[in-house]
Amino acid sequence: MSTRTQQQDITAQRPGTGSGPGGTPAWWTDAVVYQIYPRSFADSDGDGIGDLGGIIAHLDHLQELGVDVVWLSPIYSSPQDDNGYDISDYQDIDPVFGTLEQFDELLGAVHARGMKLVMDLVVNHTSDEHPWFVESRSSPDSPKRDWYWWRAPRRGMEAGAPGAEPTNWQSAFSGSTWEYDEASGEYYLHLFSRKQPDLNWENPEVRQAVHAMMRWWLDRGVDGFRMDVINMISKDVAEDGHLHDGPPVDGTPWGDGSASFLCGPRIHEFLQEMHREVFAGRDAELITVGEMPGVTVEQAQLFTDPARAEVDMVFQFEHVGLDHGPGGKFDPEPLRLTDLKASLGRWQEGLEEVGWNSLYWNNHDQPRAVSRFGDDSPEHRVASATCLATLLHLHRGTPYVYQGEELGMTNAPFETIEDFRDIESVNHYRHAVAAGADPAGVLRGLRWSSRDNARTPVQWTAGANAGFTTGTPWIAVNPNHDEVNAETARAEPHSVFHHYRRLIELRHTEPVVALGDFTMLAPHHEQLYAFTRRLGDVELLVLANVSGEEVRTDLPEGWAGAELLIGNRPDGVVPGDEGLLRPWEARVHRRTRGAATQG
Ligand code: TEU
Repeated sequence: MSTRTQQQDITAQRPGTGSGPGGTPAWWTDAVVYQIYPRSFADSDGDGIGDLGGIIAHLDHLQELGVDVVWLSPIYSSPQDDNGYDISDYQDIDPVFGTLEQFDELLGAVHARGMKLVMDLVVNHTSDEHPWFVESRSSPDSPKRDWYWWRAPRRGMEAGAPGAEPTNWQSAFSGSTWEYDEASGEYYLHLFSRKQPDLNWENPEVRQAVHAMMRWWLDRGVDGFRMDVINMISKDVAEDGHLHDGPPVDGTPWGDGSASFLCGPRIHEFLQEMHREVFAGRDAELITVGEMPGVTVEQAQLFTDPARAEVDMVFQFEHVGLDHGPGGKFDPEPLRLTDLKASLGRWQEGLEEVGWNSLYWNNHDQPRAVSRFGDDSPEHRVASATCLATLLHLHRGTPYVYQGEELGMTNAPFETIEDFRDIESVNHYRHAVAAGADPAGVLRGLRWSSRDNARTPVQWTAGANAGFTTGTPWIAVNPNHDEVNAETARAEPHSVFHHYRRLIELRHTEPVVALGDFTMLAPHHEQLYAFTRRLGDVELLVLANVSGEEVRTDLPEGWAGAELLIGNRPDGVVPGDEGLLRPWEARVHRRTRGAATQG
């Protein structure tokens, strides 16, 4: 860990770069996180579903890649309505994934390799099969009734009648956010599926129960939490309990209620309280990241300002919404590079002095970046995947690698609706077709944006089922595993895998990658993504051609002949033509400036 020491030496030069003791940068400023979606990672028992045994068996892969932290998507007891984001017991492991004993074994093995383990924390909602909700639902007089959002029908309407839902809010998974409960004549709120009722964070007992559960995991040895839709826990509720309608959403009977639950009035209070109750005294060793759809840079400054003690960083959604058309995520539009640069550049700037960015192209909810922002054809797949990787990992912030991204895994060739598994995709298809949409058109949108693109099994080998399982995989393996797989990638020095490995190593060894300031160049260029990073005397120039056509550019002054630190072309720079960037070429140059020229 000599890199950490190196980093501490330069901290005095840059205040405001982290929350470590005495103003030193926090450890996660030069860390890289790897996300595992356990269901799709590796299956050890042949039931076709990934599990803890599969993760334990593949830790060498992560260690070779060099990541510092492993984040596990939910492995808790769950009816699996939303693949584990519907939890029925926060303090046990779902049998499909393994046991608590196996979890302890995994945690020990991760720690033994010098990595940390982060759990997914899903506390905006539980499963409807969680004992808390079962109790809450049992009667309007239940002591846990108020742990969830129970409401009477809309005033003047008959319970259960069409349009009688308490508000017009539209669920993320289609339809109303309210489910009618015939037994009591009331409705309960679910921002996601009807099997994911929202917890009522206004109730202090709910908050205390969540805090206790979180402490239990920390005491067991986990190193932090990725907090699912954590900016939705505070709802804008009037004193009399009223929740407000949102503006109508075109083409549906439902409205957009997001203004009533994104970053609601008590969100900072709830996160500060959680920090006091759960993290205080031990937060220096931990990492917390809040997933926050719709969060703005200004809000993120508040959430991640170390002085406010809320979360270390947030997942923002701006850059992954830039290719959404008027009809939303299933109505894609081509991405304009200038929009991407404007957005990411603004986040770099906004969190430069206070707070910290997380950096990601992929996760289990997003289509594969190489298919979406790159070019997954055989000709350009490796170059575009490594180009995107270079860009992301050279920004300032903590990079997140989603399983398979390091292999350049692509979107899947889904054909019919039967090929999809995700509740969001399946519900969307059903609702859209029922409302009269052309099924072929709906399928086109799903093929592009479905979360299932990220959830096909990790491609370990060219063999049967890509080495993921000896059984029948729960979702089809991508047929391109004959070419795109870990075994082949590890053997090929210029593979996507080895490029990620080198980028991760660079963050550990070059303090400027972690902590340098960021200056965007050529903001109006539609193919060239270029920026500089600087820390003290050391300066990096990052140049990337985000297109399949050649780009010729003039290097900024003083950069001719500068050292090539890393590039994604096996043959380096075109001799005598440094300004030429071939399709998807990405390079990082480095120079050291004399003290006299420092600005
Ligand atoms: O996702 C929250 C979220 O807002 C979206 O990214 C969501 O996945 C959906 O695509 C909206 O179109 C989180 C989890 O990451 C996701 O897997 C869960 O389904 C969701 O919360 C509910 O827990």
